[in-house]
Amino acid sequence: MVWVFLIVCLFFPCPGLGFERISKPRFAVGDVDGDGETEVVVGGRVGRFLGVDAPWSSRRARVGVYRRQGQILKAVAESENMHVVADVTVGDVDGDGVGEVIVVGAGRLRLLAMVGDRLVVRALAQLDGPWTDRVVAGDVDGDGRVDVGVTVYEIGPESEVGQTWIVFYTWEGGTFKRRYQMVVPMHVGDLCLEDLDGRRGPELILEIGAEEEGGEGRVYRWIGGQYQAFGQGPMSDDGLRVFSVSGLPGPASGIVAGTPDGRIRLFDFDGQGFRFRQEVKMAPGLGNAVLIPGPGRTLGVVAGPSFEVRPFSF
Ligand SMILES: [Ca+2]
Ligand SMILES: [Ca+2]
Ligand SMILES: [Ca+2]
Repeated sequence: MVWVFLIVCLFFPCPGLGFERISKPRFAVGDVDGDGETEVVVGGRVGRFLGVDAPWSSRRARVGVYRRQGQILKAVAESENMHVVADVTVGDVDGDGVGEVIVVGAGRLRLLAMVGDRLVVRALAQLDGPWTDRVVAGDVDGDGRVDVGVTVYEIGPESEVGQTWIVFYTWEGGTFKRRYQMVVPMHVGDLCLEDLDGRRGPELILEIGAEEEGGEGRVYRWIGGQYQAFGQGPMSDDGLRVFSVSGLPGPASGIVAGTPDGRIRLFDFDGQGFRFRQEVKMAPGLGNAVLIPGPGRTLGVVAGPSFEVRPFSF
């Protein structure tokens, strides 16, 4: 597969006055201010690293909104301190045509919206457990309303193996209403919603594993009011975990998988398993990435911790 790096640009975002640097970032893209342009949303820790024993109330985390200016990112808005931000996504949850920012961490689901240079919390929901690692947004059941899915990981008292609940909510009457839930008898590293077959509605794609071993992708289709698994295959070499799974932005269809060794891979889905399309190599630790749409068949990869922007064509 021939592909070309158009520009390689290492960029260390200068957060600007009042904006704090975000560490261990998770990324999302979407139009969160309604101007028709895509913003990059970044969530993660701010301030110094605290050990695993530090209480959540002593931790600090924020979400920032960044705008592309050529090949650099400029911080334009940030949230208040939210203690723990495990993941972020963007979706037009209330259906007004402008995307909201959805955040999970420490057993909480938050809905944020932009007001000037502030990201303001509009709603907060308590989830069923403290291990809420991932969030995804999309219209899973095709009723025209965006649904929000969260993962809640748990290990039973008599069990050594954990399981993950994926719980979907719909925004209704100013709150999140629980709509559907499913259990996966594994740890889910990340998940995304992407239309892989051109039929109505997106498929749900999970990365599953246990501790260090995994890298297995599983595809679910919404049939008869529930998700049914219909395809599975490896997304990485040697069973390496994939903690970053997303769909290709825009009308193109495909899966983007990032591993901690800095390999970001694009796959097609052939109806049964994943077909490798191409790879973008980043540095180790930069596998946690998001693709941002560019002109034509150009995409930018933004990856942490330095928010490198690396345009490429596919
Ligand atoms: Ca925008
Ligand atoms: Ca909205
Ligand atoms: Ca829906």
